[in-house]
Amino acid sequence: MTITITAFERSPDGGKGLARDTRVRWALEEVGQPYEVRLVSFRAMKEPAHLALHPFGQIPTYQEGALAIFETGAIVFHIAEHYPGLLPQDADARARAITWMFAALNTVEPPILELGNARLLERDKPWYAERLPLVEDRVRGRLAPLSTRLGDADWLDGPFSAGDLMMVSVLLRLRASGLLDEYPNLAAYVARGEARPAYNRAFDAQLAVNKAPAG
Ligand code: GTB
Repeated sequence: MTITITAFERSPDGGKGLARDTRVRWALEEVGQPYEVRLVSFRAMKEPAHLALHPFGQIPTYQEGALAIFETGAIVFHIAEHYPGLLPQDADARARAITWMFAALNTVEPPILELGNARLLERDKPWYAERLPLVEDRVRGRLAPLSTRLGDADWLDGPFSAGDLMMVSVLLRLRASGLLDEYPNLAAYVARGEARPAYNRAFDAQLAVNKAPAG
């Protein structure tokens, strides 16, 4: 059955791979599943046809036969459950890998999103310079224990898993801030993720969309 995902017709990041379709592309590349991409404009995302797939009018979505789902976490989890390569067979190891997916999305990503919003939307506010260090410290509050837990391991719990895919994807959004470099083992962890052939195929595919001539 054909897998179809949605992605930005033009990502605001110009192809840096930060839009969330990259996570889904990466998961599909890791498990070796071919997929098609339907590109949507910001206007089309808010129209009934897309809202039927994604109630919040966002990307990515995922369709496979009669199945239509949204939310990157749910999509990557679905891929990892249905195709081998992203979750261990052992039940306990599998539960721990899933835990890291949730930790990435629920515990690590929120302060990173807050930092992104502050840098993007609050720069002209009189209180920006005072608030920014507080927001950065909230990010450090997540990075420091993550760095301790990772230690000198390659991945968070044994072999690379969907948990690592999600955590690396979340941490990638920090690159512009420089905060990642304060934790050399986390910077190396992200670099290991980016070096994976599947990540490179996913990155190149989204880049090709964003570098294509408009029209
Ligand atoms: N919780 C949802 C999920 O994980 O799937 C969040 C989905 C989401 O935020 N989608 C964004 C979207 O569709 C694109 S990825 N936004 C349009 C809208 O809400 O109208 C977020 C994103 C966008 C742009 C960049 N960037 O340019 O750097 C990075 C990340």
